[in-house]
Amino acid sequence: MKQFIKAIFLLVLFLYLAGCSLFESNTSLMSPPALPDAEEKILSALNQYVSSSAELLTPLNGEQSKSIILEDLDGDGEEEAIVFYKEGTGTIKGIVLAKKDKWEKVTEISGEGKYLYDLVFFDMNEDGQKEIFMGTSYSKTEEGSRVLFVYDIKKEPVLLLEESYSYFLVDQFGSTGSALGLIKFQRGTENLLSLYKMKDNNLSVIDGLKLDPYINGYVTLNSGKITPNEWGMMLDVGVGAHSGRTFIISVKKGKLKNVFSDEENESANEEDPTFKASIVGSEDTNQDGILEYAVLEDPVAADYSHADMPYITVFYQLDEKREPQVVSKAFYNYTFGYKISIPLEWPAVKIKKTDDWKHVEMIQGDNEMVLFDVYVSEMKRMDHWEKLEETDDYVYLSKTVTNENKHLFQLIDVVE
Ligand SMILES: [Ca+2]
Ligand SMILES: [Ca+2]
Ligand SMILES: [Ca+2]
Repeated sequence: MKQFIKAIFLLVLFLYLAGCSLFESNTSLMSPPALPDAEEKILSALNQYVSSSAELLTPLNGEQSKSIILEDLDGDGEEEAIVFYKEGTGTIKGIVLAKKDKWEKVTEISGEGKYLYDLVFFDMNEDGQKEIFMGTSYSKTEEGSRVLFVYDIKKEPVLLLEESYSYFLVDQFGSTGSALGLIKFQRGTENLLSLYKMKDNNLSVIDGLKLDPYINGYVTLNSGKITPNEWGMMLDVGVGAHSGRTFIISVKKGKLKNVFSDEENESANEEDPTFKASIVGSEDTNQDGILEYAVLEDPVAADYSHADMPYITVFYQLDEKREPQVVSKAFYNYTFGYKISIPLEWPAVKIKKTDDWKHVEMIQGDNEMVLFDVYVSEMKRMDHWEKLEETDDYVYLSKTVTNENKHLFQLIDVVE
């Protein structure tokens, strides 16, 4: 299961080069105009419990952009409504409403902090009902001020955990079962991954693993299978000016292990097989349920600077013996939001591109044959070119596309 933060290269560049905040405040005042029926009913029910001047909050991290969050927490097939808010100078509160004859309050929870940073629903104690994982913060960007509150709300809300954190993820880890991975990170000082499980009605630490504290920070956190028979995490981190690594952590019978390092506090180095010149997130690119980590390779005979290099992104999956195997390759054009998949049977490719990245040609290294090309145009002209795709901004054209290779081109989401 992919846990959260889908990292996107441009976003990362933005974070690392510009040093700016990733997230904009996502708050809204109550009583906005013209809402769909259900939302209006929930808001009017909410008015009985929450003052009309309260500020409704949405999680800063993640794709959730609505302040009324619908989720079936108790597994009865009906969605409950969960709303987080802040009144005046107060701290975060959350309220859960369920639809009976009308929307009514079921329970209330509270936290510290001014911002809702993370929000996850997950059945940690495996009783069929989801717990609320509420990550709160006093700052929009500082990892240091985040506190995770985990509530079981089955009857009266029970606080299962209150713990400072920088990042977390939850998943079912095979023989380990449902567990929480919580990272405390302070650059140069601390980088501790702790594994929590339910024990006697409490979320308790069952193992810990020290990771390299000299990284810049975490970019994507994924959990799932890391080999055909092992569960774990792939944690993509930034190192140096713009490089990246992936911590591959196995989670087995409640124990954490760093797959590519037995050494605690091992420092960032280019011998790490997961090292890449720019950060690229891990993902399951061939949809077989096993995660891959990415590395960047130079195309053949490439004479470009780092910033201008048309890297080939190569995704590796670990086999049963934890040996890396290439499962897919692609060229990503983040400027114009597309990728060209590179079939593994292709010979080593050269990539030619214009300075503005608008025209890209994949060339067979030994005989200069153009295998695939993409030209991005603002004009809707079509003469001599075949159209691959069209968006509001651009038309994507090619001279080499055929029915057989058309699937190699795909638009990708680039968050700006
Ligand atoms: Ca329900
Ligand atoms: Ca539960
Ligand atoms: Ca895979």
